Amino acid sequence: MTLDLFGEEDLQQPTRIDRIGQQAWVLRGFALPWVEALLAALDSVLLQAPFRQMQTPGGYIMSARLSSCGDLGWTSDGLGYRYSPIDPASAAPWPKMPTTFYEIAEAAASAAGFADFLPDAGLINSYAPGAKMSLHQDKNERSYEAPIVSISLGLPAIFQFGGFQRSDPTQRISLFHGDVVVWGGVDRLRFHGVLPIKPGHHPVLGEQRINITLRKAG
Ligand code: MD3
Ligand code: FE
Repeated sequence: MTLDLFGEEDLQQPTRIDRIGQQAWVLRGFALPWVEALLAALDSVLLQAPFRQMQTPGGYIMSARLSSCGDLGWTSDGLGYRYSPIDPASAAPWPKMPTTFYEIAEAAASAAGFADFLPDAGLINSYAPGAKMSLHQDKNERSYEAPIVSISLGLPAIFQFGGFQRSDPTQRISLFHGDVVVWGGVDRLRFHGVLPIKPGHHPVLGEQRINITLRKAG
């Protein structure tokens, strides 16, 4: 007879945790056990809300393409950007947040000490080689109390983790397929960005990096 000594939570592989700030952590490979389910869910979200290019407030075209799911999604136009319950491309609500997204968000936030994280916005960024995201702060969310959970998939990225002013020095942190970053509290408003993605081929995602950020925006 075999005893079932391990509950479901024990199936999670041990994760290497890198602390990058007082309340900011990289959970290495944390999303890997969910990756198949995650990619299937992502496909169905992107069928309803395909990636599109957006403008920065300065009027530039962002090199990363974006989509969203959940109650609130990210939209931009010449006038600025904001969260909206409607996808302007389809004039319909954003696709529902897949349960896998909730599961990873809750598990990762709790591993980093943020209990009961329930996101209402899932932003999805797609980077082709050469695409980047300039240093910025995430400050359009209604409350800064909740953490943000970010899932990296596909090609690796060099993530820039800065201070509270754009000119502050930045740490460079490599992010790989399956890595999850959780940040909140005192680190919530740090400047951050992504350096241009190096050309390469990822066995699962090809010539692409996808980043999903799960947030409490409303
Ligand atoms: C912020 N995305 O969508 S998330 C964004 O990889 C965004 O696509 C990037 O910035 C991406 O707004 C980065 C990862 C991240 C990690 C740690 C942080 C963002 C952070 C710590 C403080 C502030
Ligand atoms: Fe950001």
